[in-house]
Amino acid sequence: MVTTGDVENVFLKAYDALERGSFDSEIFLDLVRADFSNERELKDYEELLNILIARTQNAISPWPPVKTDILKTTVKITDIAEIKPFREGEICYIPVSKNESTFIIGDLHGDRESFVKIMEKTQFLTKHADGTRIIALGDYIDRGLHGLNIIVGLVLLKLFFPEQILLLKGNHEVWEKTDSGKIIPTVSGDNEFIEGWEELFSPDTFANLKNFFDDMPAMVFTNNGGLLAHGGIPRPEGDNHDYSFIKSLADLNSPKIIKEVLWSDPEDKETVIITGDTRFSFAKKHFESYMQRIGGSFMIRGHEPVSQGSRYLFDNKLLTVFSTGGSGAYEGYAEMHPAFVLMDGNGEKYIFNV
Ligand SMILES: [Mn+2]
Repeated sequence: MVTTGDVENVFLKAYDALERGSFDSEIFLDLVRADFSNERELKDYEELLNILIARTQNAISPWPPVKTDILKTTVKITDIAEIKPFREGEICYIPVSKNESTFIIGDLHGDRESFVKIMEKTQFLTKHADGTRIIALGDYIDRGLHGLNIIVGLVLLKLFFPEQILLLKGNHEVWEKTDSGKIIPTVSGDNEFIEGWEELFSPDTFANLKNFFDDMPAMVFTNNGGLLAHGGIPRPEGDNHDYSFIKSLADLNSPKIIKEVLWSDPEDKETVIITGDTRFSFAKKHFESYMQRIGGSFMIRGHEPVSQGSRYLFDNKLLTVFSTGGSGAYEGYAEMHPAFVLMDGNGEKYIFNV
């Protein structure tokens, strides 16, 4: 644990590790656990954050590589013929092979304690072996107090293991820029990130963070018919369960649909009348109709606080995972039992409590 006076030392070590290009799990943990006893230390942390973001954004070959012409001629996930990972707009495609393990992390909401425990339990920090991947489902900031530390940790991981770390955006990672150039959140509530740091950080830092969030994809398809996203599925057309308006997978890249995917929740019913402007609930028939339309066989999503950290719905085809809870969490989530998921190369899912 970093204590007063050590922080500067940690930053020096972190810069040194960056220069050497070598990942050091002790430095990672010190940065994620760092507290600030004065303004100078905070400025150092801000500078480090900006350097890390700039380095990930200047990566010569972003991962997954960008394509532009696959999804518009594809109707179903399982019809994607590409054998390598790619990204098209907000959507990533990741073929999972038999010998690969994918850890899936739900909402962290500023809970650095759960984040550290998850990283330890996955053994990613010590082994970070080929064939091990982490996909995080968004909502890294707000609510809990240590979103900044989590962002620094995630950027560091993305920088050193670009092909093994995939960070999706949640609805809390959607920021807007006003006409006067000010960056504002689109979600309010306790311990909102910008409100908490705006007196202390430069406007450029928020601009850099916004770019970093904007670059995060919103959805992942896997070759076993998996669909991973923060919230859920788009609204159907009309009052029924009609998704025939989706003509190709490229249609899912529309800003309207992306917003719906970041905000919706499943409801344990056969069907519901969909209401609600931003956050809305969909039921089993909506889910089945949508998954049939796009050739999906299961979905893993976060967004919703579930007390045991995970919950299956809809004949076990939809899994919610929530990864914050306990003493390091936002007080509203303190009674929850955080979890994360391991998906093996056959698409089998295993749930771990943090
Ligand atoms: Mn959310």
